[in-house]
Formats: sequence, structure tokens, C-alpha cells
Amino acid sequence: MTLDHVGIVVESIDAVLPFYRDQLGLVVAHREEVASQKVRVAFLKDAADDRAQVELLEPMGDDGAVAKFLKNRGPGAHHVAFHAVDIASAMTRLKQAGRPPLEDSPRPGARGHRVCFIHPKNAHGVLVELVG
Ligand code: CMX
Repeated sequence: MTLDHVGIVVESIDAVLPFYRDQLGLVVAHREEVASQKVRVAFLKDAADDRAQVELLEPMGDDGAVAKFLKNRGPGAHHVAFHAVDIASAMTRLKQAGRPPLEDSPRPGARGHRVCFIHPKNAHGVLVELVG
């Protein structure tokens, strides 16, 4: 397991880009609309290193997990994502340990990866994503 990205919910990706890109010096690696999750996302990275990126998440509309988070808790850290070499085995291990992922099997996520999520109540207060 290596750290893949940290997800941060924002009201507007374009409004926060000057901070992450121009002031912190990160580079926009990828932008996408994930319609199934009702979010627009932007992945930012160090210019020389693809690891441990930041994912900015902006809700598309008034419903969906990210819109609910923004409404209830405001902008801020939303999830931590780990790259799993074998996501199916990792999901089985978590299920056997009493921490079942929300999904029964990996589903399509951003950047063409297969992903699953572990509810914060089963992960010590942090929403955890596994990226296959
Ligand atoms: N981090 C920490 N705690 C969180 C949380 C988060 N991201 N989201 C909700 N919570 C907490 C709430 O504060 C609340 O706590 P209390 O019971 O102590 O008040 C509790 O969890 C339930 O909150 P809720 O608003 O009722 O949330 P839901 O149970 O309806 O939904 C979750 C939570 C994890 C099931 C939902 O957000 C989900 O399905 N997430 C997975 C999918 C997702 O996040 N997609 C967007 C990202 C897509 C991408 O990265 O491409």
C-alpha cells in the first residue's frame, strides 16, 4: 500500500487553483468529470514526481456524497487514498476484519482506475479509498 492521493473538497476548483498551482507550485496532472460520483476532479502533483497527489473535488449539482459533505462540513480534507497492488485481496482482507468496503467489488473511479471506499466509521474517522 502506498499513498496515492489525498482528496480535498472545494466549492470551486478554479477558485482554489491559484493557491495549489501558483503559490504551492503543484502541477495539474489531470481533470475529469466523474458523472457517476457527481463530481468534477483535478489531480495535482509535484512537477517531477507522480506519487502522492492531491485530488480536488467539486460537486456537480446539489446531491451526491461530495455535495452532502460540503453542505454539512464545509470545504476541507475528504478522503485518503491508497494504491493497492491487489485491490480484490485487500477488500477481502478488510471484510474479514469487520471493515467491509462500501462496494462488494471494485468499481470504476477517476483516471480509469478501479476503486472502493471504506466508511469513516470503519476506518478510525477517515474516509479511505483503495485505488487498484
Ligand atoms: N470523512 C470523515 N467523516 C465523514 C465523511 C468524510 N469524508 N463523510 C461523512 N462523514 C461522517 C459524518 O460527519 C457523520 O458523522 P457523525 O455520524 O458522527 O455525525 C457520518 O460520517 C455520516 O455522515 P453522512 O453525511 O450521513 O454521510 P453518509 O453516511 O450519507 O455518507 C459515505 C458517507 C462515506 C457513505 C459517502 O460519503 C460515500 O459513499 N462516500 C464514498 C464515495 C465518495 O466519497 N465519492 C466521492 C469521491 C469520488 C472520487 O474520488 O472520484
